Amino acid sequence: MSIRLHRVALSGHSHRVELFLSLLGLPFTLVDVDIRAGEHKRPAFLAMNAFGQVPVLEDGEVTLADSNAILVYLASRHDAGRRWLPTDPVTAAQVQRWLSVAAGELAAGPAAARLIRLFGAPLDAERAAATAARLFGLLEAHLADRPFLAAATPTIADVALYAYTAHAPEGGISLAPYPHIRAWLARIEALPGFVPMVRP
Ligand SMILES: N[C@@H](CCC(=O)N[C@@H](CS)C(=O)NCC(=O)O)C(=O)O
Repeated sequence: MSIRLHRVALSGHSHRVELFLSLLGLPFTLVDVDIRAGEHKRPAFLAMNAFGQVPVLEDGEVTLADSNAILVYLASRHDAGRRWLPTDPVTAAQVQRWLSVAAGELAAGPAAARLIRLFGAPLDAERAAATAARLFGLLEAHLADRPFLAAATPTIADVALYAYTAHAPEGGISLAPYPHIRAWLARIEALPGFVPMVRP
């Protein structure tokens, strides 16, 4: 059974899945989706994800969309020790809390600011910057006295928040005021199997 990740190289949502596959040491094939040509809105792609978005994962008979859902699947299916998605109820809930932040404030703040700056997305730049500032202030305080977001060891929460935080400067959001966030990013980058997202 082979794993295929349909992705866009500059997409942080795609990168979080690529990063986790690599951290798990799983063999996989990257399939580049030509988003500029509208490939993600054509029937073949919509059959895999009716929302017409990357990433999509194929693992044998299983086809899944949504980056955070894919992280949950991979952690449940391919990490027998459940190190990346602990099963105890409180830690599992803490992980989910950060996955919600990844789909919420992270997407609306730093990721949106980057979409505006890099791709000219018609979004509200001031609002994205304000959302990013609030999020990074909260994240900085949260990481002041803990190494990772949801547990003493890294979990899929850290994987989910990594790319759009690390690449926030591409959207004009500086990480200079946030030393605890930068130290956390460096801890993730030091993990065996870490792969960076390309820079534009
Ligand atoms: N909730 C989705 C969001 C994915 C997403 O926003 N993908 C973007 C690229 S980063 C995309 O495919 N955009 C094209 C579109 O929405 O038409 C996830 O976590 O996978």
